[in-house]
Amino acid sequence: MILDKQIINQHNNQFIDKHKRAFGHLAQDIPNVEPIIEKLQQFQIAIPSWALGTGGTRFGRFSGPGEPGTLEQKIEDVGLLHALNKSSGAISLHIPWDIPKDSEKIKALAASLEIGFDAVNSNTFQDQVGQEHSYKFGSLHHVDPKVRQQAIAHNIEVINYGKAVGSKALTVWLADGSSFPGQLNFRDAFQNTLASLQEIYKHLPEDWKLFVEYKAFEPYFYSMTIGDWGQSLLLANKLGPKAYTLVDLGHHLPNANIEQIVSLLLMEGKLGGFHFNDSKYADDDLTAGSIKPYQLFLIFNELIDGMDRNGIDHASGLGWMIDASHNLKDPLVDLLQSVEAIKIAYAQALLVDRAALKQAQQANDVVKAQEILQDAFRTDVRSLVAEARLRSGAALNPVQLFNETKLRDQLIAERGLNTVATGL
Ligand code: PSV
Ligand code: MN
Repeated sequence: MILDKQIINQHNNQFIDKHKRAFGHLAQDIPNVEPIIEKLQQFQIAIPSWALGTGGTRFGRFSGPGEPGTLEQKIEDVGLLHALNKSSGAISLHIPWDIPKDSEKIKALAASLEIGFDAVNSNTFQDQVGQEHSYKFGSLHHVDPKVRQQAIAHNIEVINYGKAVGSKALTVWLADGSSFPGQLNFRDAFQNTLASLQEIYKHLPEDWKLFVEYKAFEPYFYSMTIGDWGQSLLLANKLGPKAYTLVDLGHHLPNANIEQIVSLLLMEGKLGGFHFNDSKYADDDLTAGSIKPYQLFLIFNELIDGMDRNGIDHASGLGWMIDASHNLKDPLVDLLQSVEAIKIAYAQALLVDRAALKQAQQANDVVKAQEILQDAFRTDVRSLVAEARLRSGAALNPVQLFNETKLRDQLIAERGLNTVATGL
């Protein structure tokens, strides 16, 4: 289904006076408000194809009604999100969950909804029906070259699907690791992974990037072969200029200083992409900004500092994506909330007085430095983000509009109660 522009306009008319008052008030205190609004309008966060259905936990999955049952319906769902917020203009496909069988048709549908294709993701963490060799003991790091070869071939196939739709990056996340001391030879596992990635890298088109995602734990709990940013960076450096590290916010040990990791990866020119989510304990895959909004702000503070120093365009220089799982809320509403939280953190980080912060740091003025950061963080920028949305033709309050128009009921009427989306 497509959201009628009229509905958005009617919704905006209801709230325009209140919005103008709030925005006018805030804008008075922001010296360079126009370029900030432009940046906010340009900043897009890709939606993963596997997050449009209800996710599950290790103990069960409670599917929601009206889930997208096909890739076409998933693209339509992203189209709805993008119509509501004009900030979700791309989809990231996971293969083989979402194979673009008729790539021309899929591309045309996406283009009609102003949706592009973000990184394609390979999947060697599950065995597929009819697959010759099992990934039970890993994929690219496997002791058996036949298994490694199968996983390499899968990644090359994923690149080809990506080429067909116009993606420009491959994200590799490996569930390769061990759960018991002695199970693996760490060095052999790492060397096998490197050699396998080198094979995949050879098939990467010139204008593509390879994102090497790391994760400290899960599904294995003693070691992960690409377990942290050091291991990922080591691989990216050995692979070459098209290889980068990808940071998923849920993939660190508790209390890791992710903003510092981001800062150093940018310094090395090796930060490629981001998976946004939030967590309390582990890879909880909760709504971005729902648990630790200050951390999200601090990460954006480093991102902006690093991107500006390296002359990287905020909107297009890195791959921005949500990677969350929706077990309790409607996935579409949850995604709207995540995008909003990300944009709020980005907007707040754009407000940081960088010259004053630098001065405070040079003078070891700890109090001043904290005041500067917290001043920006405590600014209520919701009307600023809403103004950017309004100027792009989106809804002033996307979640409210989703609920008001009973969008999920309309999707249920179209798709039925029992559709189940592919994904985890
Ligand atoms: C693994 O936990 C991960 O973050 C990777 O990005 C996967 O591709 C994704 O989640 C979906 O399972
Ligand atoms: Mn991820």
